[in-house]
Amino acid sequence: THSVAESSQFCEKDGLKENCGETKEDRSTFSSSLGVRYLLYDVNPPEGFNLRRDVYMRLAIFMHEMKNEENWRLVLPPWGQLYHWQSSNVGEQTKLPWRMFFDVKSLQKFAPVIEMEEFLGSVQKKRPPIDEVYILQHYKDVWEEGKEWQDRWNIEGCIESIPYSKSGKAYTGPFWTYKNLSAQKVECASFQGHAALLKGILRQSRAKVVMIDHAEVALHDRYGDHIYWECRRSMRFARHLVEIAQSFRKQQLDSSDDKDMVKRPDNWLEEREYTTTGGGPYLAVHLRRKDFLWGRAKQVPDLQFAADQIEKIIKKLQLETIFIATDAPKHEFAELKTHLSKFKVLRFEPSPTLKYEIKDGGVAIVDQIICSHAKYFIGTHESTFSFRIQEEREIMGFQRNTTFNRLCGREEGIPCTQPTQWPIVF
Ligand code: GFB
Repeated sequence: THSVAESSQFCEKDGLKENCGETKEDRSTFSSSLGVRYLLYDVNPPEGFNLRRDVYMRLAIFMHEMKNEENWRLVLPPWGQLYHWQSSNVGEQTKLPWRMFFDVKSLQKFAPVIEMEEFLGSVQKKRPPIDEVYILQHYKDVWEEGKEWQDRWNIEGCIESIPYSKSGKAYTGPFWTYKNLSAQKVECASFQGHAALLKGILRQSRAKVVMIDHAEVALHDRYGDHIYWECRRSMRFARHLVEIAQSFRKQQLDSSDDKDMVKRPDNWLEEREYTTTGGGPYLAVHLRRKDFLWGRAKQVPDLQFAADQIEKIIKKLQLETIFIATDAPKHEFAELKTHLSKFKVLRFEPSPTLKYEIKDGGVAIVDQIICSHAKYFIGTHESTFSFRIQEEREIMGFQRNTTFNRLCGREEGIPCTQPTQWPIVF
């Protein structure tokens, strides 16, 4: 394939490769001549919903930092075909827009993002809509011992086989199952560093529409600082899901923001640093099962051992109700209940019609919202699903000892190392 690296000259400047001799003025003239540019991205197919949310943040923060320099829009990759979304009776789970799960207007208050449909409606129809695809890959030598860490990227040969192939003049590929999407050029870029390093790739390109595949290879620019948390706070859930969770909390758990002493202004920009000793009168547990049973075998408890730990904590808290968020199949949940028969044990089970409407992703979010409002939360070791709940609780200002907890595996025993605390920063 034709290589951008061969066709343009580079200068190394501050570790970034930029076009030689180009001044800031040249750059800005060029930028305005192109008008709006679009950045699309995709993530390693097996990754789950909540890891993908983290990858979004890396790119959104990058775009947030770029927004005063260049006119880019980050195109939100539609949701679909996730390995964990296995329900058969919810219709097709492909090309799902972000508004099904998130409040896109809230996201836009942090970074210039648009839905894929909006992008598709605004690009020229007669040419492949994507100009250039860069597939990020780790350097071959990245795992070599003694190799010093250094931010770097290079466009070079693809190390592994890629899911794009040339058909006529354009490349076809997965493209979120859109049949009409194709690209003019596809290249691999070995990449080691933070998302800001993507600037180098975008700056050597003259294209209007660029896609970054395997965006998870890029690391966070600003993990844990106030910008990170602004981005995180802008990821408000879609209103209809918040309302479903509210009505479950009210009807089943005697919980509402007022009663629980939780503040959440409609606009995340109006949030302040809160502290609360409240929370709904229930213990919430995220019990990750399925692939974690073999992926994290030592740290994931069997059902009896999970129940033993839950019982101990709920007795200490003097509560009676347990809310379980889980990917466990029905029979596992039923078994867990038999081990906790002295308590009221609940799970969010939408009607078939509601589930069809909100799909697996919506059910997952409702579970997360309910967990995040509890008086006390226990999660699962290294699950990003649990991490996202912990972050919600940080935003609402819960006491950290009610948030950063996890179940121990039988092999590890009790106590086991508890999750790292990532405190919110304003
Ligand atoms: O969200 P996620 O990335 O978390 O992937 P992990 C797990 C998916 O399983 C969720 C479902 O997005 C849901 O679809 N799921 C898990 C749940 N727990 C619950 C729950 O309590 N309620 C509901 N409704 N659904 C990582 C994956 O999973 O595990 C990685 O992202 C990889 O790709 C790794 O597979 C081993 O961080 O738990």
